[in-house]
Amino acid sequence: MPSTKKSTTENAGTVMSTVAGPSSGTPPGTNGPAALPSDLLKKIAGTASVAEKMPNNPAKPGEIGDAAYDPPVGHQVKLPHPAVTGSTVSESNPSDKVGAGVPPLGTNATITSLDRARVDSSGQALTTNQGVAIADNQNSLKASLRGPTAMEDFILREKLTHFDHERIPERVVHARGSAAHGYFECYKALTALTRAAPFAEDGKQTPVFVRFSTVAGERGSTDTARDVRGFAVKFYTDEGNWDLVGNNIPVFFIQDAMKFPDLVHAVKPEPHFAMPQASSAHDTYWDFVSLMPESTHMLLWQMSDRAIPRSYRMMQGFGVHTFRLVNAEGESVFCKFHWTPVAGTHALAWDEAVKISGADPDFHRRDLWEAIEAGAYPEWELGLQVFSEEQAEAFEFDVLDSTKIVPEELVPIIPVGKLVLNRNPDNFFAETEQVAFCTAHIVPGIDFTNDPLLQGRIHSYLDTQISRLGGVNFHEIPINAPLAQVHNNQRDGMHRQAIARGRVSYEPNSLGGGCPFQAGRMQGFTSVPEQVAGDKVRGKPEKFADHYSQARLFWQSQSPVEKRHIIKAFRFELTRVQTQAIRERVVSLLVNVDEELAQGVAQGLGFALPAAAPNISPLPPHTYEASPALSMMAYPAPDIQTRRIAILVAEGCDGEMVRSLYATLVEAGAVPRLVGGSLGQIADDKGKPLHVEISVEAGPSVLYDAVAIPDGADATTALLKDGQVIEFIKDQYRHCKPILVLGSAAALLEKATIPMTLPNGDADPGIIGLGGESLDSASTAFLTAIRQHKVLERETDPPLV
Ligand code: HDE
Repeated sequence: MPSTKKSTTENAGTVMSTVAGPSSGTPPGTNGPAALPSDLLKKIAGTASVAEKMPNNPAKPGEIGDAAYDPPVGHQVKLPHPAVTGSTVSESNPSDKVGAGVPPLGTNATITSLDRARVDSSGQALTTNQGVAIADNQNSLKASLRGPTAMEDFILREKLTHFDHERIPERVVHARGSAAHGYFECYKALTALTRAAPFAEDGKQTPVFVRFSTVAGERGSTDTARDVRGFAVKFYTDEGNWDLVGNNIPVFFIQDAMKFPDLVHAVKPEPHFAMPQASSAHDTYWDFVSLMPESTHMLLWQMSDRAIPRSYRMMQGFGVHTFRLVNAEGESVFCKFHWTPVAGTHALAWDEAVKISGADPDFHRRDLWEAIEAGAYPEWELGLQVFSEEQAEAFEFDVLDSTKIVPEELVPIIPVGKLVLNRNPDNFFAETEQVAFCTAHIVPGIDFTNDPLLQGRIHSYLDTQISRLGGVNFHEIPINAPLAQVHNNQRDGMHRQAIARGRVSYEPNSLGGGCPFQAGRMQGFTSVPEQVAGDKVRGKPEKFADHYSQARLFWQSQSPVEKRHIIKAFRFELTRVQTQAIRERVVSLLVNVDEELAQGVAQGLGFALPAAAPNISPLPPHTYEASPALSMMAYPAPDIQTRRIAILVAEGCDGEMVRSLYATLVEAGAVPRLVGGSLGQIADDKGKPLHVEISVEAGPSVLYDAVAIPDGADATTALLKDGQVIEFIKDQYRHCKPILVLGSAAALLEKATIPMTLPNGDADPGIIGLGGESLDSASTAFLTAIRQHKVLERETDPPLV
């Protein structure tokens, strides 16, 4: 019914009231009596007019039948006045607390950069959480100096109460981790493949926060445990947050989310005595996986050097599941995500990893932090494997099975962009601990597939944040808030930050002019309308049952030294297992992969090769050609940036040599340290001072990538007397690291019983300087050896030294 404006006081009571009104539907117009607040008049009249413009819900036909494939943009009505969507007309009264009195039309003011939440206290006095200045932060309030503490000491009580509640539940898996900020830069627009925001334009940069983690250990556990590493990337895109929550290994242990709690219960410390910490080397883990033959492929990766990376910066990352890319026309392809580190892929030796756990359990955390502080920003290239559903149908494996890779020989990897981490967090708890990754966080242009593991994850991550971060508003914590505006009708819950303006918290509505309205197919997230048919059933497709062909592909693709390490890792883990039947069961799985592997493990455990575990696959095994990309050797280092080099010094060492070597290493981007018996000043051979940077005790051998021992007769005599120095050199040798010995320092190698040649009789390319070459040529050879990381040809089992 059209409204007719009135200029009388008739129905003025409706304007001044919050309940009921005249049935004429004609409230007083904006030209009402001056006695009425004009904003209130505009609010009432404006509300009536927008409601009138929506006599029914025009979106409803769009929900039915074929129309549902193309959801329209929600119906909106232009607002005649800002007061219509406001909660109160009194919002125009400003104050320092409520703000300028200007309605923030169409914005969510809680959404901006982290600047809104950063705090700096330079030059500021201490206050309580209520902003009250604290006069005395040393003493509680007592009734006389030796008397009881007063109940009214609100300052003490606030401080202790906050402290008592500082801890939040740790992540049930991936509790131990470290993170950094950075950006993703897309090389070329990928609009033909996907309309996802990070790939929308050539050179487009999207801010990211990336967290690396171990899986099994608790929050304070060691970084260098043998374990899968998490590689979780949160893209703050201009169309909302996209989380690519991956690992450094491209396959997983299980095929169905149903088994995840079982897997995690099996690998975590055993429940009766809470041991072992951050380790899979125990009965319950191997009991479970040996009864789950689909784990076999993953077990080979887990027992490989991938599970003891030298650095988070030196490992690959994988999205693991098959995802979909969707373009603006709604056409979709399958996709696998790969992160490849520019620094190459490098690993620790197991003995080294174990010793680092004692010397510096924060090894990876420190490494990431230090590299970023030093400006050596870690970098990865993002590569995509893109394939059609028809191609996938023809593969001998199922792309929905997370225990399988798509070999690069089948679908090449296309490089599409780079990830650069260039900023450490301000605060570990606020950012790294409170960041909430969630596989359900995807943006238009990316979509899920039916991988049953991924489907379960879509539920699990949202759910876990609710208990970990204390409620449903975890998305408002600054590190989790998107950069894209947030507007919806979700309300309330613990610790709500947003103060929503207006009375409309539902859709459809006419009282808010239809806002916020649905975005429609072109702008909003729209699932790919995939055909689904068949019985509702619990089970797996046949191709899921081939548990060994790809495990064999991985094994075949390893270099001899990598194969040796895999056998040794199985031997170590299964030796710590107490139950013989479990050991044999594991080896019975390996018999299906490769005889050399199974034989090597069985021999190391002191039993004869058992019969193969039953192969339940109804399909014949597939024979793959070896894939070089599956070996870590395929990703060498381009330089020696950030490598830590020890220069062992003592009184009387050749100062010129030390200074020159130090400068060469710094110039090459490495981090040299003068390592001595204890801190303090020592005199070089010319009596000039050198300042020791760290002692052998505080910075043992395993913390460096290489060692240099300069000439100097007196220094050599002193070092020869120090058992810790000899041990230092032995560990450098055992862990296959480059050793530069100059002049008289050669005597130390002899004392440490270091062989001068490789086990095969060739010269050891990692022992440099023995030929009396000039410092320049020795340094060049040293730098080359450091770049190659390790001289693995040196290795024997058991170690000679
Ligand atoms: Fe996770 N996983 N996961 N996961 N996951 C978690 O989420 C889960 C899986 C991964 O740095 C939890 O916030 C289920 C595969 C990473 O904060 C939890 C299943 C892959 C991180 C969870 C899987 C991952 C997590 C624990 C099987 C590699 C750390 C705390 C269906 C592609 C993210 C949390 C960070 C964390 C559940 C399997 C990687 C409980 C149910 C496969 C990197 O939600």
